[in-house]
Amino acid sequence: MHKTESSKRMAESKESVWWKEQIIYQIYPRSFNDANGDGIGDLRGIIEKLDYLKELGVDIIWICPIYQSPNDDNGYDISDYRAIHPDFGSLADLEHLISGLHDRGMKLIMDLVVNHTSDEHEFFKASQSSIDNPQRDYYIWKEPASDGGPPNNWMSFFGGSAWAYDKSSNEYYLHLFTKKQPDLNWENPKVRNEIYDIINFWLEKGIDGFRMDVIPLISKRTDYPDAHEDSFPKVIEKVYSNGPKVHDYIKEMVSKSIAHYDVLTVGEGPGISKEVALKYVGKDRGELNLIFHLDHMYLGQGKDGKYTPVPYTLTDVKRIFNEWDEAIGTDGWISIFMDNHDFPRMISRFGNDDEYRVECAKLFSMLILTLRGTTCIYQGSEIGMTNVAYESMDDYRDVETLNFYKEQKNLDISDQDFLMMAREHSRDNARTPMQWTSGKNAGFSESDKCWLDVNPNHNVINVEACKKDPNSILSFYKQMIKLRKNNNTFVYGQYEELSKGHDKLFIYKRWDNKQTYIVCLNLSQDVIDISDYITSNVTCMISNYKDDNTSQLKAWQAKLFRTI
Ligand code: TEU
Ligand code: CA
Repeated sequence: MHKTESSKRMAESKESVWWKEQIIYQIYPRSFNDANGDGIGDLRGIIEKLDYLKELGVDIIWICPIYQSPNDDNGYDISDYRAIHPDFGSLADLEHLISGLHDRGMKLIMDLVVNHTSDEHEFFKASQSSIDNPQRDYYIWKEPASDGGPPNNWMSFFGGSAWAYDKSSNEYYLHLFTKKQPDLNWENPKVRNEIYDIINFWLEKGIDGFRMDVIPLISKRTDYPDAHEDSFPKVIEKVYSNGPKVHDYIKEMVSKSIAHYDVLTVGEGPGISKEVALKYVGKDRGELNLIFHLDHMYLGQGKDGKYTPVPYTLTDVKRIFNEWDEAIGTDGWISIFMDNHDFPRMISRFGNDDEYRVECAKLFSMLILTLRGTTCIYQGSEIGMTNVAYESMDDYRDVETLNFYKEQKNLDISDQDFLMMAREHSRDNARTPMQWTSGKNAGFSESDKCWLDVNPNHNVINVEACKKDPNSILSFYKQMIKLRKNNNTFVYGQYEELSKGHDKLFIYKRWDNKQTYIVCLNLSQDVIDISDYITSNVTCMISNYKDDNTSQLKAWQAKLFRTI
């Protein structure tokens, strides 16, 4: 939708900013709903569920990549940015989805993956064809180091060197992800203009914005220094992200495309620290509206990332929420989320997905819907989906998991030991098919075989069961969403934690000149007294237990009070 700059500014100045007030729901299309019975989710499958999403109360649907791709990284390796992968359907299906959402007053944001392409993209095929090809420097090619090896010690996000050797030219090309995902050379203005054309192509289709994949990585340190940091998250921050021209590129991208539309730009921010975040999302920067920072998500990632884990606590999670709120405040904006398609299910990772699964799922809905920032709900969280305990490494499909498995095998880690790590860390935990019913393939597909096996616990955990239960997790999400949307204090109000230093409680208040709310979360199985924190008259708005006393919290209890 075309908007002049001044009308956009006026809207924001009236403090009614749609992308702050509305709620994002992330769909991983491969795993959401399969309409044509081939075992792979698709666009028509999403269209079938638009009323479900409307009834849930979410507003902005973010769909992960659906473009033409060899699927080395499930679509994050794009070979044609203007074509829809046939597994997902057609351009007409996408246009139908856009109109279906707009008819319901909802919006669609798509995934923009422009740090890298697939190695099967025509640009890379040309670039790789010869050193003299005009598109050679669309990508990053370097001569071998003096010992003939990779130009430096950079490691891929997915294990192994970040450089792939091309024998025909005796040069290496950079791939921060898989070797089938060569990094684009943003230094080249021809590359940048190709990308702006792609962005405008989709904006002209009427989409409402983009989630920008690994956007802080697009500007490389062109001296390609060795990395010496002691953890992979630190390597991402100090060596891969926030390069010298990243803001020039984002500003140019916005000015040549985004700025002419009233659309949402949310940057995925690996490596964006709270110290530099406002350079990306400061309200007068002319860059991005908000970011998904990953500081809490990278907790526990050691020297080589998540498969070399280090300990962390829930106090670390709280600290990160507090530090980011203080750093950003209202000078910029962030999203609040605790899982997505790249990380384990939040109630399995941060909570108890067994005895207290229902209480935990409700508690985390209250957390992500009452902190300051645009809430992003990942598909399946609204029914309390959990990690999956596959029986064998053969059941996994995620390239990150399988690459690290290869790497760990070289490090002599047994299949069984790695299987335990995959059950805890694999991205496939978040990618098991959406659980609609207790029936065949959880109602996701009529196929005899799904692209990724359904979690066996769909017999109990599914939308259909939730719909029959007024006390279900789904019902609680709907109540919480309605509560947030009816009280802008949760959007624009101030934030302060009241339980700093407590290793099990997360109690914080949200307030403005109209209301004060106190959110009380017990992130443990202990019964804990909270009377010291509730010092004024309050009324309980909602709780995940059938009690509203103000003196204690039971195991994984969440209570939302309003002062009176
Ligand atoms: O993820 C980037 C990113 O930060 C992830 O690599 C994440 O840190 C890692 O997967 C955690 O295990 C984006 C996409 O969300 C991811 O699905 C893609 O694989 C990746 O970029 C490459 O496009
Ligand atoms: Ca399908």
